[in-house]
Amino acid sequence: MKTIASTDHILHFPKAELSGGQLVRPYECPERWDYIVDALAAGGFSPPLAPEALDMTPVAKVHGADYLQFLASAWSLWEAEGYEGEALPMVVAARRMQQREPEHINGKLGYFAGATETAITATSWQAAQSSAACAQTAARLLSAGETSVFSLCRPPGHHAGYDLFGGYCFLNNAAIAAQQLRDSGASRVAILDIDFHHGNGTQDIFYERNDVLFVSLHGNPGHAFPYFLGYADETGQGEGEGYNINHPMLPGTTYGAWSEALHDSLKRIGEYMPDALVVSLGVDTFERDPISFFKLTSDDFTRCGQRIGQQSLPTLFVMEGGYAVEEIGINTRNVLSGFLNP
Ligand code: OKP
Ligand code: ZN
Repeated sequence: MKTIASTDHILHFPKAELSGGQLVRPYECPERWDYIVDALAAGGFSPPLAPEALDMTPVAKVHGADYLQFLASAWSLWEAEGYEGEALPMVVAARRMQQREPEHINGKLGYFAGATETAITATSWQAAQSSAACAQTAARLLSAGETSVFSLCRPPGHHAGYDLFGGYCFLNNAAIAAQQLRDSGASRVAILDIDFHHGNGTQDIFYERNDVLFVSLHGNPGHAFPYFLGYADETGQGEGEGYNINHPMLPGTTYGAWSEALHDSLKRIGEYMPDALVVSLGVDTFERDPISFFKLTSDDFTRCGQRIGQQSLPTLFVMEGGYAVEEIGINTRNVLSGFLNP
């Protein structure tokens, strides 16, 4: 299995995150990438390949033009105000307020905020584009006949909606990969999101489409980020009705219950008969993850990979979350090794 990764990921590294009322070192940190690269090398995987330049065509089909313009210009607008720190949203366009893009950068940040913990630095946009390029290059390889590819994306993507950033995400890498696969000839693409957090951005993007099936296993939104999406009764809309499936699960969920949801999900994906499968791969379902509440063990990740591999679909793994940094490499490798030895 080839890995696509960009050293540009280092260009996104905010100094701090406000968590539990304190400034902490961001959970979504650059060493996550290093641990994964090292674990793959130690496991005999081939060295990562750099992505090709990003073609914005599929990106512009899954994100709004005003949103992309905002991401590209946010830092210079912020800098022009003379602010010394990193750009963070401090307001949001909440219930009964205008949904109208303001002129001032502080207003724009709030208008495009899906959550408020994600800082934009001088080079975040460049890192986000490189991350998306990894997913796109991987999708092209899959279309060209590879049976599986791993896209080591950082920053992650599944919380980025059509016109929303947050949850450490700017561009929705999995959605861009799915769109790229569609544009390269796939009739139907399934996205299986096994990150601990609900892939609210991916759901948002494909909610009214039936050419991309979205299935997510995640912490119940009554108890877990992103809190405002991810319930089981969200099943899609219009042509997309029946093509969005959520499996929210409660604190303490272990592999037994989790794997039943995985089994159901893959059964539904099999019935959909997709030409390709995109897996939003987060390993924050791990028992020692610092910000999540599922209880998967390192060996469970191997079983999970094997179960996905039994589907025998062309499969693109897109990296999302995982914050037990020292164990992120082995847990990610276990999924990929399991997939290769189902
Ligand atoms: C991104 B991905 C920590 C709260 C963290 C944001 C979580 C984003 C997760 N005190 N809130 O899905 O792994
Ligand atoms: Zn997550």
